[in-house]
Amino acid sequence: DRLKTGPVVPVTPPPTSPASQHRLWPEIENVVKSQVNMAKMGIGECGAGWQLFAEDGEMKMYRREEEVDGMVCDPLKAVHVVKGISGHEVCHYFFNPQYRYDWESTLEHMTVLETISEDTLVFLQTHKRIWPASQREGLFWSHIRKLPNEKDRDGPDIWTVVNNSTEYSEHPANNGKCVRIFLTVCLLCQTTVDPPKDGTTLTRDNLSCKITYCSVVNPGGWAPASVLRAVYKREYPKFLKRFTAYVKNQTKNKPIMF
Ligand code: 16C
Repeated sequence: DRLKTGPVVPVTPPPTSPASQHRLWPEIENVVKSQVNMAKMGIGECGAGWQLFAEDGEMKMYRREEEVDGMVCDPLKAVHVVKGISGHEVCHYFFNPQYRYDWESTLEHMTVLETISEDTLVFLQTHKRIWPASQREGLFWSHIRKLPNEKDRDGPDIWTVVNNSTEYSEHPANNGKCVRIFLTVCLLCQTTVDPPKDGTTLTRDNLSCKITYCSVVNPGGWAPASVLRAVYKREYPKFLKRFTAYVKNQTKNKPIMF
């Protein structure tokens, strides 16, 4: 009788994403989960020691002064609320390499070393040199993900991009003119919709996006602490203002991407 039932159908379901077979996948899963949990915490909840160092309208930037082996590695946590854009749009422009030169003003050169999957890329980037330090480069995986909205199940999804340094034997650190930096970055975006009272169609005026940006950059080699702190105090606010203005400008005449 068994012979009449035809071929045996495999019972193992296929993997959710081809990326799950990649050597970096367990690390990506762990880092994304822990970074998202930390980014979701308010400034008061994630321990003492956060100092406000920049503020402009809705944008607030906090840092904690920390050194590792004498190198400034101050963690940064920024929150911003921007009207007229969605979290998916913010993450789309932050993740996709085709837009990077448009908004990343510290960038000198960028290459995609590997496409692990549609949502996971590996980047090698060189950044502009800061006098008197050596030029810096970063090699990191970048992953974009949609997260369920646990507080409002019918509300828009939450979106995140996590960037984290990694190593490639084909590109060893510190064997050229650049010093390799180590970075962990998490961008977390929550969209709020305030629908029009009169039942008319939703427009960008009904949208706002709460952005949380967390970053830790280890300069990877000597750089004067005073120069480094002065540079990031100037560059982080410049980045968040320039990048969000770019997303507003790119999306203003496009349908909303939820
Ligand atoms: O997250 C951001 N961008 C992503 C996509 O590019 C990605 C990259 C992060 C790299 C962040 C560090 C780059 C610093 C290199 C040197 C800075 C040059 C400044 C030149 C000024 C003429 O996640 C947005 C990143 C926004 C970057 C703000 C700058 C932070 C400086 C931190 C200090 C770095 C140590 C440099 C040691 C000399």
